Amino acid sequence: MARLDVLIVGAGFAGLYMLHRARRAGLSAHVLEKGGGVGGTWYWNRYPGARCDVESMSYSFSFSEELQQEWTWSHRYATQPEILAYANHVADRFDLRRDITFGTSVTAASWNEKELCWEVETAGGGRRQARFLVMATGCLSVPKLPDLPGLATYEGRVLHTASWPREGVDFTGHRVGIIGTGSSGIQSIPLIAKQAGHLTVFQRTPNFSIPAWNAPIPPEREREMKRRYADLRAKSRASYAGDYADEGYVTILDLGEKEREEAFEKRWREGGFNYQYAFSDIMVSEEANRLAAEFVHNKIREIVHDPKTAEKLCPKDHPIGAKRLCVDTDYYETYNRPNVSLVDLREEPVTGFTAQGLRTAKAEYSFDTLVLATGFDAMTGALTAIDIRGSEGRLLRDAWKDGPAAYLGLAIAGFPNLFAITGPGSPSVFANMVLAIEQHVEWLGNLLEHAKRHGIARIEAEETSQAEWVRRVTEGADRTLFPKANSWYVGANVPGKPRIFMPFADGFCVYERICNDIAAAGYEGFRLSHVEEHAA
Ligand code: NA7
Repeated sequence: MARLDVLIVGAGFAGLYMLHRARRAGLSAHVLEKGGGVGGTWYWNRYPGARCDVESMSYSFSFSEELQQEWTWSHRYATQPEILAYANHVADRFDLRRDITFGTSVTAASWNEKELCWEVETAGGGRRQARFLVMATGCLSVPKLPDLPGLATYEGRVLHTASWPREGVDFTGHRVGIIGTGSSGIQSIPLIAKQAGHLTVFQRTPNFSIPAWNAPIPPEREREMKRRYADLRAKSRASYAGDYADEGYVTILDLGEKEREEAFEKRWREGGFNYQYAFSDIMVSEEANRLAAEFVHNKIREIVHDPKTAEKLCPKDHPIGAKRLCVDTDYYETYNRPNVSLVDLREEPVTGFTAQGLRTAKAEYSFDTLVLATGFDAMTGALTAIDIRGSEGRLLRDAWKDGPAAYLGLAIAGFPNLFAITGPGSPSVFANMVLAIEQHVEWLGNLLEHAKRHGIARIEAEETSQAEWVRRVTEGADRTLFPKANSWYVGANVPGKPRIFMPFADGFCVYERICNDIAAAGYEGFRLSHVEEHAA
């Protein structure tokens, strides 16, 4: 079996760029991808209304000036088909497909200490060997089914937003039920409601959603942004969230009531995440956060005609922003449609399913199709689903039974030569994901080049550096209001998952500086060994 330098799992944005970067370093590299095409989460999440919640001009690769100049985004926030078309364009433009095997799931990977390589098994019984194994498996790639009693009793069609049929679904005239009001639910509900005969939304926890005000990008704006692209990208890299929007420049508690209302109104009118990031204090001060939340509650009450429905839609159990903000088109307006009803599962929990629908503590509901918008086993799910065995055969699942631990969110003690792109403990979902991916791939590409140049065969995170890093990530998050919500950031949406704050919350720019300092200090915190050293 020919041994590769680098085996990459996943052909989403991370896998594509990792392959390109590894080739540039003169390393042999190959990608194994479960899906039938590139795009990762954008390959699978084809539900109606699926869009990125980061602006397209920002949520795109910056590593190639030609690429960013030649590609044209149609809208402020791109749709899933457009993002998928972009991923395909990247694959073709950089001739990546010849080193990708599609339709291949990795089931196991074991570290061979004698040979200093990873041995990887795939679902069809295939085997590969590589010196380095890069998990580009994504933060939101393992769909989570709800833990509801008796779902199998239901005889209608069941769909999950994150594994949507490729051919699409026609809901015309159908009675549809949807469980889940996170981003996927909030994006799909308005579009399903337009088609369906009736849509019943089963909501356990309301979420905060800010309008996208999505619209085509005017050609003159596109030209202007492309002219300034280098500056915009530099600004993104120097920011908290990895984006070029102005952030942290208003302190809510410094403002009087009138100015405060105007400040909230301005960000509501601008739309999107900047409702959170424009303010320096709403994620650290409970009072500032309460005011920001109250403004949104009042917007919901203005938009939704039925006061009882409006009240049910107002999130009151968590600080605004502590669960990822949703960015919507006509979400709250949809509840004014006569064919849409909202069921509050806190008032009437699901007690079971029937052949035609579901039963709650108060009533029975029937529908032809049930849509599960119930999210993901985020950030760790794709890694722990594979039998990854490190030194002495230790399973990653076991090593992480009390919560994920990874140095820089990138490398794991006891798992030499294994790297996780945007793994737990890195900014990942707290930053513009494409930039977070670029930063990790570039940093790792440099490390692999360094290893090649210096004959280093084994790279392992030191246990003490890893423990220190995990502590730092936790302490950073604890200085904010983020851990105060039962979010997928802390694994709260998966029963039994250890509660640990997974993203690095001190900011993308801080993280990148730390990574660069570590590299400049000779990869501090990593044990780098030459073959001879290892043999000795
Ligand atoms: P999310 O944000 O995890 O949302 C999942 C939703 O499903 C949320 O409203 C959950 O309610 C609900 N849910 C999950 N399990 C159940 C059960 N058993 N009963 C009722 N309701 C349930 O996933 P999304 O796919 O929407 O978005 C994930 C990210 O993708 C998003 O943040 C963007 O970054 C893109 P809960 O809040 O747990 O009460």
